[in-house]
Amino acid sequence: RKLSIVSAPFSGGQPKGGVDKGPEYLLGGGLEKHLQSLDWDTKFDGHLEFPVPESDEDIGKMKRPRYVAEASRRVYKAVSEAAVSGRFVLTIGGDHSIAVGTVAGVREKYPDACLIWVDAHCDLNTPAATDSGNLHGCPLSWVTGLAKPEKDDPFGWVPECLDFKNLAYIALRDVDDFEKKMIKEHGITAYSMHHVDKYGIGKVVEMALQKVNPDLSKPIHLSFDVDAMDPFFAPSTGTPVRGGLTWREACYICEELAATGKLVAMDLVECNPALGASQKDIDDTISAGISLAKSACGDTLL
Ligand code: DIR
Ligand code: MN
Ligand code: MN
Ligand code: MN
Repeated sequence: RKLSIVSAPFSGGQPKGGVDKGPEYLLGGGLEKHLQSLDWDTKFDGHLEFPVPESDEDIGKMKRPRYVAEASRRVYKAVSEAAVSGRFVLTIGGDHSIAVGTVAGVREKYPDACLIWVDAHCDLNTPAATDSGNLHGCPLSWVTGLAKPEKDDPFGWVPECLDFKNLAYIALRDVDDFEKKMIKEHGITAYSMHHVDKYGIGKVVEMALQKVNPDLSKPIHLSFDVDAMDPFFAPSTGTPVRGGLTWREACYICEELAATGKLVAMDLVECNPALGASQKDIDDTISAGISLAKSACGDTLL
């Protein structure tokens, strides 16, 4: 079993510094060793580098559009290359704007892959609809074709590569009005924390797969924002929202997807070691992140 770690230390999709240190901390916490002990042949070629543009005026409401677009294009190149080589692709962020690159990159090799997006947020705002202008809240708008870049838009490179029928959300609880409207209009599979409470995480994962990948014929890409977890377990993140997944519920999702044998890629994003009230908060968040990656890479506990 072969795996590539793509490190994307990028923070330009949101205003808080420190999320670019996520990869360093995850790797410093022994991520690669843990995966090797699960029998993976790991490949890590160092951190991607993201040039800061000389000038990067807002475009409409978009903040740092050129910086984010070029960073995600570099992530796209690295992820597609790793995927095409047949390796499992573990991308570590960085903020969630890098998923423009991971979603497009994974689909270069697996055009019909379904995407399980585990997050407190939908990250589906278009540049026109975003309230914050932070592009980590927008990655899915380009890859789904909801956002249509005009000529000269820095996101013009992004392929429309994800059909809404291949997208499922789990752990939502902070969804903007525009995003709620899109979920209804496009019939997107979406399980909020309400559904996790009502059905239990076991049933929710089962229902999500039944909707987007009923006979498990398609490859699976997991995009995991650590703010899906309750801040009690993962406090060091930029936009924490109370009422999230427990440590075990979060790991369970990863374990179940690994057990399908169809998981081909995982993103692990929004660990920000500069945030949190104490060293313990940082350590907890990083070890939670490492546990999620281990679970997705087949750690069965027994
Ligand atoms: C909000 C928050 N929906 C936005 N998004 C976050 O800024 O568009 N995504 N925090 O992770
Ligand atoms: Mn996110
Ligand atoms: Mn989030
Ligand atoms: Mn919000």
